[in-house]
Amino acid sequence: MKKALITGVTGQDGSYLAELLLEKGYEVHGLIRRASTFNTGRLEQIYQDPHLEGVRFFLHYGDLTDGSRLVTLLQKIQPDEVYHLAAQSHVRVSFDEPEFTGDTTGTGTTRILEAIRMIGLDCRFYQASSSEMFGATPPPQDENTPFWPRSPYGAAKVYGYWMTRNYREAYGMFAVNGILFNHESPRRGETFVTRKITRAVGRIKAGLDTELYLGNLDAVRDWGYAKEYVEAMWLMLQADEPSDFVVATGTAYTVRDFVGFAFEHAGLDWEKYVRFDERYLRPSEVDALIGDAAKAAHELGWKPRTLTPDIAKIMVDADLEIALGAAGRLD
Ligand code: NAP
Ligand code: F7E
Repeated sequence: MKKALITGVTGQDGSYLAELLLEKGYEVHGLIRRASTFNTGRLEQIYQDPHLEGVRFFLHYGDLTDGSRLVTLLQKIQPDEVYHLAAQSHVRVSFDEPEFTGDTTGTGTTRILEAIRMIGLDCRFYQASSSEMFGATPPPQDENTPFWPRSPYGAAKVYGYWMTRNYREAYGMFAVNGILFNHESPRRGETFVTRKITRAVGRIKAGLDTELYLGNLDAVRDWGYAKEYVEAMWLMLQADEPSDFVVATGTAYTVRDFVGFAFEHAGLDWEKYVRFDERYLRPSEVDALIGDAAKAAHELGWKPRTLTPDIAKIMVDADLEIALGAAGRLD
């Protein structure tokens, strides 16, 4: 049975990837941070009591800032595949906490790569690289587009990208970068713009809220569906040779467009509810990210199936159900 370790298993992508790998028959291990409250909400549907027989899903405490723990964990688990998804992943927050973001999102990648090298582990390694690395370079962006990061988060991801390539070239490791464009789902963190919007739509429709404060509505993004993007991660580690891939839909919408899709799906006129708050602006913005995923289509056979307008509907439906439940209005 193949064994996989997922860092960031409690996050949006980690939870979908754990489900996918369990479906494929893997033994799945996840790294979680100790917190004073439960942080495993996205894993409830796959959590297995470790006392039961035949369990294939295990959680282990650890932190990206603790290199020796990464060594002992990898030594103990001996995974065939490592999916490194953990990061301080919020771009706006990275301006407030640049040093912490560098330590986790950037140096965290080096700590895992170095742990794998130190113990001589023979495994395949996936690095969660990001379209934020392209930053100010105009679209369309593909694997050959120069990086121009516009945030401490983007800069930290560029460092992680190059460390991954360095370990591949210097030590012959099967280490790859998935350069994923924005991907969303009902499990998206509540402070990323799509989820913030769909959560507000649900709450306004349910009578719990009356307004939604946003920043820059003109930013253009290529929003795909997270559930499909984790399939691309897995495909990259099954390839004959290690290589880096862009994963995107190739479509482009503004934040304003997404607001329109979400409110319209709930039968609401967005202009009555959306207000501007400058606190949601960034010191430097990434104006437009639109990916060209032709390489992933040709070499991995990966193609997106769900596009932004439908993602907005899926997310509004899920958030409306939550809001109606909170308002005590579910049948
Ligand atoms: P997410 O929901 O924010 O999840 C981040 C995960 O990292 C969580 O499990 C979090 O744990 C964990 N984490 C954060 N700091 C940690 C630390 N110091 N030690 C251990 N674990 C830590 O992110 P996501 O949307 O699933 O994205 C997954 C990865 O892909 C991230 O690296 C992100 O930067 C990258 N990425 C995301 C997108 C996107 O559009 N979603 C696009 C490109 C790249 P807690 O649950 O305890 O906070
Ligand atoms: O912002 C604008 C904001 O925070 C999208 C991360 O997963 O994708 C994500 O980074 C756009 C930006 O995502 C609000 O200025 C307007 O232009 O949802 P976001 P992001 O910054 O694109 C990349 C690929 C990653 O790798 C990251 O980990 O929306 N925007 N008003 C707003 N954004 C937020 N968060 N909140 C607002 O109120």
